[in-house]
Amino acid sequence: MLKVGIIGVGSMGTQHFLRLMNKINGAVVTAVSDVNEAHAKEVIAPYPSVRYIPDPVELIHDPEVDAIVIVSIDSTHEEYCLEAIKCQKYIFCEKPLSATAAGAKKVVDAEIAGGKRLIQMGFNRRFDPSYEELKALVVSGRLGEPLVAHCAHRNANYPAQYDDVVAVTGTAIHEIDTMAWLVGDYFTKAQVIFPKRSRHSKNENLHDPMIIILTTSSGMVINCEIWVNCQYAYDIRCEVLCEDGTATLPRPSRVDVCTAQQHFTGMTTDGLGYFAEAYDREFQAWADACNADTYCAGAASAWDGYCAAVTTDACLKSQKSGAVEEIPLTESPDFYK
Ligand code: ISE
Repeated sequence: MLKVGIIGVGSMGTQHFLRLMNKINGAVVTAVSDVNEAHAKEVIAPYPSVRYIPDPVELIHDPEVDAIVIVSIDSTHEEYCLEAIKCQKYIFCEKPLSATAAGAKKVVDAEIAGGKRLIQMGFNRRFDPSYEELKALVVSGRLGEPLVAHCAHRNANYPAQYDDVVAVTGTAIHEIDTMAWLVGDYFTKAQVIFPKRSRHSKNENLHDPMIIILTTSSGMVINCEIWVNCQYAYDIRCEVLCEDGTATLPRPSRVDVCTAQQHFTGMTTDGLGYFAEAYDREFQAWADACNADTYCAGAASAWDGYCAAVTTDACLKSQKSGAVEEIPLTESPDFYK
């Protein structure tokens, strides 16, 4: 039984905690750390076997913790990954691996120096059945070569402190990892365009919506619309244009309603619920891999986290310059092949 320590039990961390306690086979949470002690204690209260450990570094070193789940604020991921690598413990790290490519590189270098692949990144779309189906179709070549993709990542409402940086490193990063995985190619260039700003954009440091244009090494162009206060629902879209046809990500099926001369389908605002199956599958795959003392080959590695960080760095640079920025990626080390 894999004994897991979780750092961070905010809304996503709490869901990961409950998932590991109730749904995932072969794993149990033994300890939790969070800056908000009262809240953490409330979360674990129904589970008397789970300890609250105030200091995350102490949790990482705890002998009753075999593997670490990092869901704390983004700026702490790098430090906790480095600490867990020192202990050679398996790590599930929510994105981003680090706020910068330089920070992500430190983690990759430490993992390589330790000689064992320990990190699985929380890029959950890789475990979503709809994305899997879309990828299988695109890579089958049935529709010819992929040329263009249109993606939209829309959240109903984000807190007022959300800004242009987090819109890239916390939200667009999903499309960055997912599209590289889906088309099996990486990006060479990025440009960010700021359209007219929505009146719902709560912060003058947030251009909402925002358009990110990525070009892959083969010349495919991927448009990503990031709109974190779209108001109406949580809505994720992806359409891939290939030489002989198009393929579009299916939306989750919901009841089809006819009433008062209208025909509609409901939507949700809950992003965590929308991808619940993907989260379940990624955690089961992680627990199975840790219990087999290996890594999950289908999941995103620390190298994928680094590639995403190099891309987000270029997007942040383009936000300032308005120009097309180069993405200086090097060949993946053999360690990650
Ligand atoms: C958020 O940052 C996430 O981490 C979720 O996985 C994603 O579904 C959500 O849309 C993001 O904004």
